[in-house]
Amino acid sequence: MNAMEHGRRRFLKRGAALAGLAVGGIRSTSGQTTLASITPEVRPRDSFAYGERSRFENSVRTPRPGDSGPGSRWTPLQDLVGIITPSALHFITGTGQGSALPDIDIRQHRLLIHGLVDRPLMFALEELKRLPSVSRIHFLECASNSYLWLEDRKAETVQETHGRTSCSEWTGVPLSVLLKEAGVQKEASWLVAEGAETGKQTKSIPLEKAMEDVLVAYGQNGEALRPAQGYPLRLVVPGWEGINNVKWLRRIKVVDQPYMTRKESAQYANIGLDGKARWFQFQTGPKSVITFPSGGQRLPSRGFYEITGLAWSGAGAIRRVEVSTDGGRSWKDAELQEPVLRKAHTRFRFAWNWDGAEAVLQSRCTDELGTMQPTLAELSSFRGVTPNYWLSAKKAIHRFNAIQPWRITREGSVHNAMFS
Ligand SMILES: Nc1nc2c(c(=O)[nH]1)N[C@H]1C(S)=C(S)[C@@H](COP(=O)(O)O)O[C@H]1N2
Ligand SMILES: [Mo]
Repeated sequence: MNAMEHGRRRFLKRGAALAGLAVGGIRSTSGQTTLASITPEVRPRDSFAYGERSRFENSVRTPRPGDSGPGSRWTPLQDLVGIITPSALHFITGTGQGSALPDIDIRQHRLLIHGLVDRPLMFALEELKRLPSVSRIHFLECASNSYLWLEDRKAETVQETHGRTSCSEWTGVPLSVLLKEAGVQKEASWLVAEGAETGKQTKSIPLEKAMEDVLVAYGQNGEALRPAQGYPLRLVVPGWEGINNVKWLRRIKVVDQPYMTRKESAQYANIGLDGKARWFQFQTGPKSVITFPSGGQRLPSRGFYEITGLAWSGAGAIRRVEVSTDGGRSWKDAELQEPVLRKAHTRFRFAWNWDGAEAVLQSRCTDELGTMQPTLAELSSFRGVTPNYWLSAKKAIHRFNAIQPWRITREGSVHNAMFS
């Protein structure tokens, strides 16, 4: 038993200590004293109090063309190194076009766990932070990551095509700990998580997944979550589509069936080859992309380059990444950079000598289940569409994980070669 498990077991044995947090009339009992220590008005006084990057660094999240709100911002994957996405560059979705981010006062915010449980629980943030916590590195990807078209043009950069995946170290309390404490009743099989924004986003999640590895997270990359990422609390549902990771989390209701909420039913069903909708396929397929060189970049001269990129899979760890520099005729193993973590971005590298001729670069990955990232043709036949179908859809495509080719011209400019 490792230290973490040991700590959790001790905590569970001392169940009586937490019983003070159980709420009969849905009332937080221990809140007053601990919350007095929170002073949100304190602001950094100078630029050394909370650090800023060099003025020569200018990598930014870009919005989807035509959307200036905070609800659609893409991670500049082409500029990142390693596997962690800086919190300030984590992609953002949600809240609807143009609307502001929720500005949640942690003195007021509570998380309620209720429904089919023996003891409904309510937590202030300080109370949650007293419980045994874990930190885990996981990617978070929107199911509709992969724009092929933007308004009236082809997506060109890797930020445009793949910028809605990011990877953070998340810290929080395993949801299983909270659910065990609340005492899940026999007939329970799902839960519905609710966010605190105006639209009150909700998402149904199977109880089995909740008990496996879901976190109620308050930390991101060593500090509090950013407001755009759900401050002060969010669900982290490792390896599952972004929509499950409910931000500004305020309520978890344990239920006996999925609630077909508007968003999950209208936008997140998959139409299969037989024409039937499949509602609850949640796991992200194996996916990889070369981030350098990638669309919009330019190679200044022939010679040595280190091709690099990211690979990830909702099923677990990435086992292998292969790179082709000849348009898919031959493939060679790329080097995987440690750490290679389950349900996390994995960085790969591949040494390459560019001879100055036109070249098409692409990567493909295989995960721990042996599933390989599909070609565009394979994905199309699996989904029962012709490759041209993707071209005609002028919006984000759900669950698109085809191999991404980049073409290098003789002048060294790099272009999206998905459909050419
Ligand atoms: N409360 C709330 N949570 C939400 C959403 C939302 O609109 N409201 N969007 C979901 C979707 S579709 C995605 S892809 C992820 C994105 O998380 P991020 O904005 O931290 O990148 O949040 C999910 N959680
Ligand atoms: Mo999403």
